Amino acid sequence: MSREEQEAVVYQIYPASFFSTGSGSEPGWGDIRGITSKLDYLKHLGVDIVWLSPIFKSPQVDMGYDISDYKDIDPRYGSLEDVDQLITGLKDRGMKFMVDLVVNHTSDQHAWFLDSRSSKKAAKRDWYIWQPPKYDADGKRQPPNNWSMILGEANSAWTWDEESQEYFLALFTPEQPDLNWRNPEVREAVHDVLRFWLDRGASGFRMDVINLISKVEGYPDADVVDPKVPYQPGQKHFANGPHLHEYLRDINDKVLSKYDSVTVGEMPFVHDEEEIMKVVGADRKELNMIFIFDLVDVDNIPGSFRLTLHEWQPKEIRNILTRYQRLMLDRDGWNSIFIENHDNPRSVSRYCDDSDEYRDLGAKLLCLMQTTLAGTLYVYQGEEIGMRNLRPEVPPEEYKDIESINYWRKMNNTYPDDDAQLKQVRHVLQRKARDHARTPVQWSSDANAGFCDKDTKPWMMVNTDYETVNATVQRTYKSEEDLSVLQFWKRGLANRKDHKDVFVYGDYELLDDEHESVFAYKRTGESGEAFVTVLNFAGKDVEWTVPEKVKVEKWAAGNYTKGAPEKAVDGKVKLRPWEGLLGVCK
Ligand code: TEU
Repeated sequence: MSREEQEAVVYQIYPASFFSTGSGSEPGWGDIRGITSKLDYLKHLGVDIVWLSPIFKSPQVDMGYDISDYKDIDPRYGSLEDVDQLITGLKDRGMKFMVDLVVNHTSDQHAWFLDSRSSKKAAKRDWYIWQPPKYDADGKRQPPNNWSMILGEANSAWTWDEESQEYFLALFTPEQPDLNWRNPEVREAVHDVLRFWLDRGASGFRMDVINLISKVEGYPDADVVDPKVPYQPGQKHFANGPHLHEYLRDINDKVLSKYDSVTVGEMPFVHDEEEIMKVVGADRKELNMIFIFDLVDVDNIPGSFRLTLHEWQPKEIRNILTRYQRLMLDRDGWNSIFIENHDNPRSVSRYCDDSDEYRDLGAKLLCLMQTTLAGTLYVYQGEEIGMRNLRPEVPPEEYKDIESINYWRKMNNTYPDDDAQLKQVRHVLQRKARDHARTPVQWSSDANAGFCDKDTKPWMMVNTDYETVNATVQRTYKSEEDLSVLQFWKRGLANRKDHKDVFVYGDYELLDDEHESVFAYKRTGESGEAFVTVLNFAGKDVEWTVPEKVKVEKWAAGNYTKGAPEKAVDGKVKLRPWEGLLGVCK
C-alpha cells in the first residue's frame, strides 16, 4: 500500500440504494450507470477510492453477499460493460475502484455448490464443508455441532441435505454455504477471481468476513452462552482460525504482490491486539488494514450478538478509539477509520441525537472526529448528508433485510404471546436493524428523494425526512456560519488532506480520560504542527479544561459555527450540547 492509499478517502456505495437510472433489469433498484452518473459529486466531496458492495450475479438472499457468479454482474445492476465504463469514469477523475470480495461463502446457486451438492462423489464435493449427522440419546438426527447461524440467530449453522444425507456448513444463512479453504483448488479458484478483477481495472478489495475462512479442525461445540436456546455463537472456533495467516499470505504471494493494490479485511469478533497485528503488521504481508468492530459494537451487550442493546457511555468511544490509534501508531500496522456501513444503523441516530434540533450538529461532530483521526478514512453513502434511521417507527413487517426478518420471526416463534418481549424486539430493530443504512440515498426533495423516477416504486422505502435531509438542499451555500453537513464534510476532508502529516500520520495523545462526556485529543505532525479536537458527546452544556501543557492558539473550526473566536483558549471552555471544536496549537 502506498502513501496515496493511506491518505485516501474511501466511499462505500450500497448499489441497490445509491441511484437508479432505470438501466438495470429491476425497476426501483440502484444501478451501475447511476453510480457513474454521480462521479462528479464524489470527486467534489473529496473521494479517492469507491468501494461497491457486491454487484455480482446473486439470488439476493443477503443483498448480493450471496454470489452465484463472481465474474458476471447481476442484471439488476447492469452489465460488465457498465462496470468497465464506471472504471474508466473513475480513472478519468483520478479515482480508484475497490471490489467487495465475498469468498468465505458463495450462494447456494453458484455452479460450484450445485456441483458439490449433486452427489458425494461430485468433483467439487470437497469445495464446501460437509459432515455426517450426529444422533442424540433418542436416536434423533442432530447437526454435527451446536453452532448457530449468524444472521438473526434463528437456527443451526448446519443445513441438512436430504439427498446426500449430510449437513453442510452455512454460517450466515442456509443460502450462503461456506467454502472449504482447506482444499487448495478452492484457494486457486479465489485467486483467479482476484486476478479477473485486477486485470479489469480494480485497484483493491474489501474482503468480506475474511477472518472466518479457516475453521478449527473437528468442528467442536461452542460454549453455551444462552441455555434456553439450542444453538450457540461459535466464533471461537472459526474467527481467526488455524490457517488464516497462511491463506492470506498465499493470496499476497500469488496475486496481490504482482499488482498495485489495496486491501481491507472485514474482521468481526476479534479484539486481541496480537491477532490484529498478525494481519496488519507491515512485515506480515497479509492485509493492508482491517475493519475492527469495537466501535460499531459499542451498543451491543458485550459478548452477545448485534441485535441487543447496551447503554454505552461516551468514555467507551474514547477508550476504543484511543486503544486502536495507539496500537497502530506504536507498532507498524495501519488503521481504518469508520463508523458506518451497510450493516449498522446510521451513526447520528446511534452515537448522537437524531432529533431535528440536533441531527445536524451530531453529524458534524462525528465528521470532525473521523476526519482528525489517524488511518485511512471510510465514508458510507448518505453519511455525508447526515442521513438518519428510518422514522417514525417502522412496523417489523416492512423490513427487507434477512437478518431483521429472521430475528423477528425467531422471536415471534419463541414468544408468541409475550407482548412485552415483542415490543422490546421492535424497539431493538428500530435502533439497530441493518435496514436503516439501506434506505435510498436522498438526492433531492423530489418524489422518491430523487433516487429513482417519480413513477417507480423504490425497492426499499425512502426515509420520511427526505424533503429536509437531502444532497441538493445541502449543496446550497448560505454562509460560513451556516454550513450544511455536506459542506462540513467537504471542508473536513480537504482540511485532513491539507494537513495529512498531522491527521493521517501524526502522533495521537488523549487529553482527558476522566471527563464524563468529552473526548479530546491532540494530533501532532512530524514538523511539530499540531491540532486539538474536542468533542462533547452529550446533549447538555459542559465545561472542559484545556490542560496546561496544550497551547491552543485559536478554535479554527467547530460544528456550531465555522470558528469559535469567543471561546477561551485556556482554562475552562464551555461546550454546548454535541459541540465539537478543532483548535490550532501554537
Ligand atoms: O458482515 C459480516 C458480519 O459479521 C457482520 O457485520 C454482520 O452483518 C452482523 O454481525 C450481523 O449482525 C458481512 C457483510 O458485511 C454482511 O452484509 C453480510 O450479510 C455478511 O458478511 C455475510 O456475507
